[in-house]
Amino acid sequence: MSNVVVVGAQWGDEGKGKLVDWLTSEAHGVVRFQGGHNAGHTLVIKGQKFALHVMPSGVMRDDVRCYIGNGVVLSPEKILEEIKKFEAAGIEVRSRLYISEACPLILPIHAALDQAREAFREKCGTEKIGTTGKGIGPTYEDKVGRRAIRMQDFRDPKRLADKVRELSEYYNFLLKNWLHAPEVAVEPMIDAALKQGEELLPMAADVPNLLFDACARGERLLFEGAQGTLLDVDHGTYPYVTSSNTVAGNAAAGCGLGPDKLHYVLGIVKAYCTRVGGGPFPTELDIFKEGTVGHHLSTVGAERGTTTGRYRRCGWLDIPALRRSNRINGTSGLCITKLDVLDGIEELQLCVAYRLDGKLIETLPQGADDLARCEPIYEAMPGWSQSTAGITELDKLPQAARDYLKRIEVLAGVPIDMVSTGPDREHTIVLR
Ligand code: 2SA
Ligand code: MG
Repeated sequence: MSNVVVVGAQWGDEGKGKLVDWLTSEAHGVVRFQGGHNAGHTLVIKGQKFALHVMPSGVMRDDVRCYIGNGVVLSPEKILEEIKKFEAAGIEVRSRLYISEACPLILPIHAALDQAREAFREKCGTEKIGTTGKGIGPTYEDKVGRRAIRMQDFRDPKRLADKVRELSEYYNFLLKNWLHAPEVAVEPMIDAALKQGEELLPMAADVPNLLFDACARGERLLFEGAQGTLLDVDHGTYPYVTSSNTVAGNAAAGCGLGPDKLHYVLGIVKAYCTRVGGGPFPTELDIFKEGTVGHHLSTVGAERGTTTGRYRRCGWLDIPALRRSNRINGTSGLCITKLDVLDGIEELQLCVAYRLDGKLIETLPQGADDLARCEPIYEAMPGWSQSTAGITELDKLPQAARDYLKRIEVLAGVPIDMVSTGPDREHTIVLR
């Protein structure tokens, strides 16, 4: 296989990080193309846990190059923190990390705005988006508003300082007078950014050219999506979405490589559904009531946000959502993850369609409003009592688990190419 795009087919946290890490054994480079340190991947390698936020998951293999594309919004503070965390664990990163000069920078004032806006929404009686509060949305606004501070601005410290002052004047006015939130001290923010810039500049790179040349040499690339398709700013459950395009098509635009270089799209699908933050979720279950399936998914699946520690909402697998996701991503094959979390559930429910205004619909509607009115239609399937944890061959799975997978494949219309039965690299079944 040549270049592979890995995307989350649901609302994020499908287990992309593990799969990217696993697939990286066959790749020369891993590319992040959207999102920022709102992402959270937990990798378990030989029993040791690593949480990654903005660093490409390929970092764990020391012969792999890591690229951060222009589509990523970059917090200088957080990327340096991550680099140092790996260095402390004996993993050298700086010589193989390439950060696009076109990356918009996330500064503390963006996080302050993000949090103040959420508080303001709540105060005004509007439901919160449930953002991670990391400044992702405000930084993308700056990018589209053509006023972003970018990685390349580190080359001219005076200009960078002027730009930050100008931007902060505007944002502090907003924070103080409109959002009634504390202002952010500007000069310390500039001083910190300049120091961070000095450290980061050696890693600044012309990522589009590097990737073009890598492809010309026949190197294989992995594109690592963050969040999930249903959080895409255009195609997700708007406005309860993140601020970037999370779909596979953005793998090209988000790093500056032509779409002809994307050869295979792997959609990662959790065997059930989770979502953090606000917004409609038709198959949602109660996760706090003991003895229920919702509580089982939440606890057995350890469904807490990697970045914020929030409880993830949990529910049954949603096929209309998956169908939408497969269509938008042009998914070549699926990987079903966390199958083992379903072990011991007596009867499974699969949402196969929705009812909306008396009509049956088979794909997730656009935006949040219609979805909030959708009633899920379920098909029951027998569960299994045996443990599937760590199984590496399809034949070793209980028949009911194989039937569940087969049914997903038929309903989703895309082949299942892989199944993940646990967090470790080795806990993987490869079907094709
Ligand atoms: P933001 O911060 O502007 O991107 O938030 C907007 C929405 O996007 C959701 N979002 C996420 N959903 C799932 N996982 C994410 N990463 C972390 C994780 C989240 C965490 O791996 O668990 O730790 O809480 C992620 N990042 C953003 C967010 O919940 C909003 O619904
Ligand atoms: Mg995550």
